[in-house]
Amino acid sequence: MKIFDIPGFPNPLRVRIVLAEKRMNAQVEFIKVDLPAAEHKQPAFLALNPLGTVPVLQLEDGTNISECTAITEYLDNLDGNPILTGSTPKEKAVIHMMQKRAESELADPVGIYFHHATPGLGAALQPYKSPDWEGRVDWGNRQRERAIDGMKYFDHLLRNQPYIAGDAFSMADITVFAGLLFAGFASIDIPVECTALSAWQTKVQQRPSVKNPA
Ligand code: GTS
Repeated sequence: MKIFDIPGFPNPLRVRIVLAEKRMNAQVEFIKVDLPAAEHKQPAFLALNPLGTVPVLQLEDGTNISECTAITEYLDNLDGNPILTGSTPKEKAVIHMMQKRAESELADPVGIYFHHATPGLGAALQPYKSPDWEGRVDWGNRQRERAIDGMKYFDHLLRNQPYIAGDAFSMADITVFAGLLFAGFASIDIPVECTALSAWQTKVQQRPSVKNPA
């Protein structure tokens, strides 16, 4: 299997933590995509993922799978022992619900803020951003507020349970963790009152897969 990504970036990190949790590092070859040079917006990469985002998992038969959730589902089920996406119908449903919230309420707003209300990854990517309509920066800044609301939501949740989807670590934790990392890059701080979220972040940072992702 091949993974097209760039090390150190938040969404690639999600899959790299999954690989470490599953001890599958050796099964994957990484191919670096130069995001600041807009390589992911060129025809060769768009043939892999027309949405122009990393990571992309390429299977031996040439199938290309984008979206971290889909990639995680595939990798987690490959060995018949899903530990991150749930085993029972109820576990799967709750994890997917929380995964969606982790993306829509935190990771995605942070990404929109970073790419559209700040210089983002630099000049080469400006032509590929949303149309230069008046208000784009206001819209981006609104996403920053949404991300902070998302942090408050997850903080509230973690006051009553150890992990984002309940009692067990799951892909939803990985997504919230990467979302907070991205927020840090974008200078969006966790509100001081979100002590449960900060304590959870410290706990997740201790996991071997997070300390040493693929
Ligand atoms: N929903 C996608 C997923 O789950 O894979 C998001 C992927 C994504 O936005 N990736 C970013 C990207 O390719 C990389 S990261 O910096 O967010 O980690 N962005 C390129 C761009 O130009 O927006």
